[in-house]
Amino acid sequence: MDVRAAIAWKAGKTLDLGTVRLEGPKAGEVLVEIKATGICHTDEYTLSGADPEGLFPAILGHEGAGIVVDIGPGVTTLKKGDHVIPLYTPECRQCKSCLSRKTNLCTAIRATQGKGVMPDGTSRFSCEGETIMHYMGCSTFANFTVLPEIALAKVREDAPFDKICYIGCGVTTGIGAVINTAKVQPGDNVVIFGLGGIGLNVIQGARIAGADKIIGVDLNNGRKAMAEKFGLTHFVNPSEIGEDLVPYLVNLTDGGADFSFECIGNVKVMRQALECCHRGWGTSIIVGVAGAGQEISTRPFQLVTGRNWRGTAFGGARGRTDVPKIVDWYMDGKINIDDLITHVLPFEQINEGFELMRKGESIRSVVVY
Ligand code: NAD
Ligand code: AHE
Ligand code: ZN
Repeated sequence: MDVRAAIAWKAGKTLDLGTVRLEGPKAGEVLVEIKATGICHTDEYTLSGADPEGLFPAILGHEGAGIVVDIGPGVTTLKKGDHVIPLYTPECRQCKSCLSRKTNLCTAIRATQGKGVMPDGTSRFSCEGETIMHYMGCSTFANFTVLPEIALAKVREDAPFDKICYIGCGVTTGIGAVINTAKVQPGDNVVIFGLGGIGLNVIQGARIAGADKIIGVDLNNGRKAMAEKFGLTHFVNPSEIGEDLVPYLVNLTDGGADFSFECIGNVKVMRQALECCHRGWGTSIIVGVAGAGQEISTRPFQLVTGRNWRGTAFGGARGRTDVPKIVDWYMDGKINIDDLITHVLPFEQINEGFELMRKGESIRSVVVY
């Protein structure tokens, strides 16, 4: 079939809106009509050329929601008409990682996903005979896409697509980093670096977990008001404090943070996030994704003296199990998504959505088809 898509032909170029061919679902696959998709900083990271796994031409986008319109042979858990959220971290429930119960990093299809193809090694997208690659196994910047059955969470049908698409990445990553990965406890002091689409959800998770001080660090003063609405107790702009950031934060947290979260993708900030943690037990969680060739560093003494460095992907969530529950939390009013979606754009304006993010004017832009 012909579908509308925003094609990333080359790194650093704006997306090209056009028509591409999409083949129907093969065995174990599902055709989904995407109704809405968020624009995450990771899409911009890959489009910029910084992603070592970035492939072009590709259809980016990994924060979507939509409806099943067809299923391939052997699909048993989904049917036409089901409402679904694509999962860039699938949940096969059979691989060593899924069975371990120690991680959400299902390995069933990770290798082909990273190569921009479906599990059988081929792409379903093409344009005038040229193969177009899938992205993060999702490619939500097309109004129809094909995904493996294990990479779709079935969700309730009364939940609005233009809100719950954000649960496909940002909401789950931020809240999950606090609840699943860090396991923040009531009374803990936390520091969040980067108060964008992910960091604000970390704040929301920290408030739910009962954190005491919730300190946010961002260069953009425009983030303060929204962050306070979500539970921030102290806003810190590193360019305005007039002293080094790490001792400032250690002092503010009476010896260091119990947990810190880096939600930027800046390796220098990752070091600050580790070093502002409390001696003996403080743990820093890396959420941000850093560009090709970049590395983290610190003095080993930081770890010898009890600080811990960890990371999280998709907030440690097991998508098919956890995403429907997070949709329920939203529908029950337990979490706030609406205020974080600062812009809703028609598909034709998807490039404006990227521009708003680059300029720091949006938290989340959602594109509707
Ligand atoms: P965003 O653009 O919405 O927010 C980034 C924020 O960081 C902005 O508010 C910006 O002002 C701030 N910032 C930038 N440089 C800074 C600095 N030096 N000091 C302080 N603040 C600074 O981005 P996002 O969508 O929230 O994504 C954040 C990061 O998380 C990205 O690296 C993204 O790729 C990554 N991410 C990771 C996962 C995961 O599963 N690990 C999931 C989603 C996103
Ligand atoms: N391709 C990059 C890695 C990108 C990355 O770390 N992605 C996160 C999700 S970001 C969502 O916005 C993730 O889930 N990582 C685990 C995985 O298996 O990719 C690179 O450096 O190669
Ligand atoms: Zn994302």
